[in-house]
Amino acid sequence: MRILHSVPADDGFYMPAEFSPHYGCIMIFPHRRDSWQNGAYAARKAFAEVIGIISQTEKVTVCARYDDYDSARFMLPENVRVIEMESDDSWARDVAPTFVTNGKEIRGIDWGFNAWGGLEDGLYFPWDRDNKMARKLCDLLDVDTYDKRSFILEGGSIHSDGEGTIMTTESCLLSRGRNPDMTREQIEAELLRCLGAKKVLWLRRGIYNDETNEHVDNICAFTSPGEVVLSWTDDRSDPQYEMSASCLEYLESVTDARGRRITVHKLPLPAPVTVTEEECAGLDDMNGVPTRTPGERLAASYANFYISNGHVLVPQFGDKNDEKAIDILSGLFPTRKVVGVYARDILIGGGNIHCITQQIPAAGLR
Ligand code: KQY
Repeated sequence: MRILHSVPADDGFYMPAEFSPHYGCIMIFPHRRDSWQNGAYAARKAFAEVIGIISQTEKVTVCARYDDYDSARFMLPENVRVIEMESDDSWARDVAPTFVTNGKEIRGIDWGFNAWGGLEDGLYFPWDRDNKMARKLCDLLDVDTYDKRSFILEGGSIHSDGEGTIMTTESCLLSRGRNPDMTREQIEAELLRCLGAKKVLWLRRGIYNDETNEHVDNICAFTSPGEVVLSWTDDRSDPQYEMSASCLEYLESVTDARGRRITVHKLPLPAPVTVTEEECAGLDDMNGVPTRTPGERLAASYANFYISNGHVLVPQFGDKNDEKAIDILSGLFPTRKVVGVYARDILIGGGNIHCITQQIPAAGLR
C-alpha cells in the first residue's frame, strides 16, 4: 500500500456513484455506551440485520474492537469478514476511506476526521482511533491511499452521481469546526480535485437537529444521474419545512455537471421522532453529561438509505410513512429489492443506515 500525495483527479480517479457495482461494504460493530443504549445490545441486533441483508450480495467487512470481537463473530453471518480494529464509535461512512476509481483499480482517500467539529462543536473526544481507520482499511484491502488528513471531511457530507456532480450542504462543509481557514471556493476546489468531479451542488441545509451539522446523506440522495430524492414535510409549522424548501428551490434552479436539470422526488419524512426517558436511562453519560435528553428530537429520515448490489436498505420508524418511502424508492430502483429495516436503535446513536456503511466500488478487487 502506497501513501500518495498526488491529486486523484490528476491521476484519472473519480468517486463512483453508490448505485454503481460494489465489491463490498465496510461497517463497524457498535460499542460506545454513551451512543448506544444498554451496552449497545439493541444497536448490535439492528446492525446485524443490516449486515445480514447487505452480505447477501456483496462482501461485508466488519471492524470490531478486541473486546467485542467474539460477540461480533457470534452475531454475524459466516460469510462476513470480521477483523479486529480499534474505533471510537461506529460510523463507517465518516471514518472509512472514500474510494475513488479509474475503472481498473480503486484507491482510498484518507480524510482528516475530528468527530464532526473537533473542539468547536465535535461530538466526542478523543477521536484518534476513528481518524486512523481509513489508512488501516486501505492497508487491509491492499489499495493505495491518498493522504488528505489535512482536510477535514466525513463521507456522509458528500454524495456523487458518478458523472461529475458532487452534492453537499453549506451548513456542514462551511461549519467552523472543520476547515475554518478555507474559503467556500477553496473547499469546492478541493472536493473537485479529490473526487475527480466537475461541479458541486451546495444545498443550504440538512435535517433539523442533525448533530453532524446536517450531512447531505440525511436529506438528499442521487437515485440515478440527474435524479434525487429530497426529504420533505408539508407541515409549515415544522422547522424542517423551510430547510427542505430551501433545498428544493435550489435544486430546481441548477443544472448538474452534464448540464441536466435535476428531477426531484419528494420523500416524506416520518412524524418527529423523540427520545424517551427509558432510552436516555440506558445511555451512559459522557464526562458526567447526558448525551441525550428525554423529548429530544432525533434526525429521522428515510433518505439515509444504503444502496447495495442487490438491495436498497431503508430505515423504518414504525411511522405511517414507512411504507410510502419504500414504495417511492421501489419505483426509483427497479432492479433492486427495496427493504425496510427497523432503525430506531441506530437513530438513537445520531445517524442511520447510510451512516453506518461505506461502499467499496467493484473495480480492481476480488
Ligand atoms: O450521521 C452520521 N454520519 C454520524 C452521526 C454521528 C453521531 C454521533 N453521536
